[in-house]
Amino acid sequence: MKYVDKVLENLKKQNPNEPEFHQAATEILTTLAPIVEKHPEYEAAGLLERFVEPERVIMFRVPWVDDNGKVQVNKGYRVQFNSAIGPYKGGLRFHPSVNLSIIKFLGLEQILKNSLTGLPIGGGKGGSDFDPKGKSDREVMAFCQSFMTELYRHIGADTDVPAGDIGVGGREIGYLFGQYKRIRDEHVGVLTGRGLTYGGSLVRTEATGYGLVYITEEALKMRGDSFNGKTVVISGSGNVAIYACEKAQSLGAKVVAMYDSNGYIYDPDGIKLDIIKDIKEVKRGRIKEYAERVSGAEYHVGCKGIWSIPCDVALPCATQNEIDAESAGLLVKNGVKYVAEGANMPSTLEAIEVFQKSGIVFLPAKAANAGGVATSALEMAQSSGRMFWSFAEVDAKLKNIMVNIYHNIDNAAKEYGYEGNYVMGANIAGFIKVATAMMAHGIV
Ligand code: NDP
Ligand code: 2IT
Repeated sequence: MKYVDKVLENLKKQNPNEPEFHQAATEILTTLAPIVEKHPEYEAAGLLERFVEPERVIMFRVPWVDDNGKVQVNKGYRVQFNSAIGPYKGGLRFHPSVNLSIIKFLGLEQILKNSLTGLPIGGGKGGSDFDPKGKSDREVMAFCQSFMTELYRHIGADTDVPAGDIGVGGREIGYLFGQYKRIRDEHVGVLTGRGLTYGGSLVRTEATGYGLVYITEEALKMRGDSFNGKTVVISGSGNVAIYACEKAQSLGAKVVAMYDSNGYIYDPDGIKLDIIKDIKEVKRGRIKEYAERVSGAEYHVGCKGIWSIPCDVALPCATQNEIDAESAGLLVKNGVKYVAEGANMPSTLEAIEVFQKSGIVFLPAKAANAGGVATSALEMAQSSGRMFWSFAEVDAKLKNIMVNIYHNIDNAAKEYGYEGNYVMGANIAGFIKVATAMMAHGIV
């Protein structure tokens, strides 16, 4: 039995009931066979066994009091997965679906994503099953303060630097930072995605969505093409989706559909992003309101239908497993040419297979959405240096990072004989740096 298969089989046995973690590990490990075969010393050093086992898993109780005076208890998580190339780095997700399997899949992906940025950041992820939706600002603050009252002892600017993810945006980061500063009496870069008045970086809000479009733009450019005139479908309507839409539109694309977890809107004239921003960023409302405000736009209950809309470029930007094999098949049948993942693991393993067999350009999450964490690392650099860079400066660095990622994964895929297979390219290119650092550190 091959080394990678042995490790995967053992992982499934030792971590039962963690389907998302199994899925991410399968996607990664099955592509690493060529590189571990080239380096027999990896097996001798138990490198893959150590790579798939988090360095530390922290789970804790988060008690808080709601607006009715009732005590609520949520689960808190931080998985410090791998610190070989830098301090643990990765977001916090607040969503009722959060469990250990989801945090571990995100943490494992994060290791290779952070490596691909070329910056010195290790991999981690955390979160809670707390649902910020429908909560008052005071309830969100009470929750964040309680969450940080445990988390503060495990993190630090050179140890572990959390950020946002689903359900964690500027408001939550502000409350979390306020509590950290109060407990530790340190104003340091311990969280990224901070507000611009207290150590945040310009472009961090836009970074994941912009970065997604920059890497897709490079893939288009290498094929003599561009976003101009393309029809684009974007799932989600949160941070990543909104800024992917903004950048794609600025490059001349027509974005015709977006969704939230209740349903999708279709606007054949092109989405008016100022209205989406008003509904989602200002009012924290539902996307259904878009169809009530814009004539000619349609609202459909349920999410899956969005993938039946014909488009040239699909940018899934909501959550894991939002595209199954059937939806992937529909996209391909209706002429999609590029799929780039803004969300983490939005395509099932079967959907990826459909995309790859069809010959379309498929840019996997750990490469395509790395712009967010890359800009977080730029925020860390500014914090350490007591600097504040201009929008143009950070944006230029972000674009450069995304263009480099494209060429790195493209070259790695070619070098190992899998030209055009960016899943192989991203996993191999990301893994080499982490593996080299882990080997240098000895058995730790
Ligand atoms: P937000 O919370 O800002 O937005 C999430 C969006 O996805 C919302 O529109 C939400 O709808 C929708 N969504 C969430 N869960 C589901 C679901 N189960 N079914 C359908 N729709 C759903 O999060 P982000 O935009 O920050 O994150 C989106 C994705 O991008 C995630 O996969 C995240 O891990 C990934 N990502 C984020 C980065 C960042 O910097 N923020 C960086 C890299 C990746 P609703 O409002 O109805 O819940
Ligand atoms: O999935 C991700 O890369 C993020 N949610 C961003 C992490 C970060 O530290 O900026």
